[in-house]
Amino acid sequence: MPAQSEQISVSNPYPDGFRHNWTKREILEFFDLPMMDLLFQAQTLHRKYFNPNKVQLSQLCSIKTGGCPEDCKYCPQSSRYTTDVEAERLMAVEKVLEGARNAKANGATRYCMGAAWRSPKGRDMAAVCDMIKGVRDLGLESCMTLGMLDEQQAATLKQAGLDYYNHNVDSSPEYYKEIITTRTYQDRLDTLENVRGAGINVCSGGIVGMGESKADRAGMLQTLANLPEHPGSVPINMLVQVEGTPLYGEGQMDPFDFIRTIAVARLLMPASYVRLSAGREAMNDEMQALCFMAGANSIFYGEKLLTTTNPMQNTDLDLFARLGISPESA
Ligand code: SAM
Ligand code: DTB
Ligand code: SF4
Repeated sequence: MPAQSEQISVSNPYPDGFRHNWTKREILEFFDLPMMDLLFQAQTLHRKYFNPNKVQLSQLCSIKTGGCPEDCKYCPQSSRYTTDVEAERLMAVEKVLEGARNAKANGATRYCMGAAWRSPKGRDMAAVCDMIKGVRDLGLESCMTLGMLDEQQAATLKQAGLDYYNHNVDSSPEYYKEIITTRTYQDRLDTLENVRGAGINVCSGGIVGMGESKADRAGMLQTLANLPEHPGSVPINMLVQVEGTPLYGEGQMDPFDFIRTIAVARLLMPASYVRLSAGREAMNDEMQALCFMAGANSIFYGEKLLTTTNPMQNTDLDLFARLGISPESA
């Protein structure tokens, strides 16, 4: 693989110096590299852009849980499936900010607020904007994930000071259709365009372990890397299997295939934060260490994701200490 610096030349048509024209074949060639070669290349490129011993910490808060009209087959918050998740109303702003203060005290630098909505309603926007302002006043980066956004909604969130908007492509364009029918892949890309257009940083990634093929993983990363700008953050989730969802009972993926996905994300999007996201409870310490080696440099920190559990903070701090990793400071 040519070093990125060699690609920054007059013949490179991309102003940011990064490629946005990856072919499926090139990406599959990365996936097919011997594991040690892939890890070496990914780690080498990682070191050009990041301190390899630092990891960024984001903390999640489910500001509106359950009762979602969408049919995402992985999701315990869809009202179509019978899970233990109960539908709740939008949280009060002060409660959300209490969580943000805790996140800051624990060392997180970004607070990610998620709502189980298809898209936000007009009546919710004022509260959501107050949450963004409150989080920023604490000196934390703010991130929201509220479903689809139109141009106007994106502009409103930007005006409130939103730093990042998370909206995942979830899978390849082909496999996506097997997972979600209530909105299209193009809908997702349109939302990402609206977010980008409003000047909000994009956080976009997906899920692996849903029964997809290697070509689908390549297709998902191809979509992300070939966006007009690489997302600033790329969450790679390993499916958390929740009883009652259609994907519960899906066969476990080979952990090395997950690590490869992280490494290829790093190779395609060298300067993006690649987040080792949901699914860490099902990973052992050695697997997580290999994910960091492959170029992951962000995690969700704190004992809860949105509705499912995440490793205890002490467990993460202990792993960091054993690996000589330290959390990135604000
Ligand atoms: N409702 C909004 C939406 O979907 O756009 C925002 C919240 S939604 C829970 C955010 C993302 O969480 C999904 O796009 C998906 O990638 C991830 N996610 C949800 N359930 C998951 C699971 N069981 N395992 C792994 N990732 C999951
Ligand atoms: C993302 O990519 N993963 C997070 C966040 N963005 C919103 C959500 C993971 C959810 C895991 C299942 C749950 O806890 O409900
Ligand atoms: Fe709703 Fe988001 Fe879950 Fe899909 S992923 S069912 S849109 S909360």
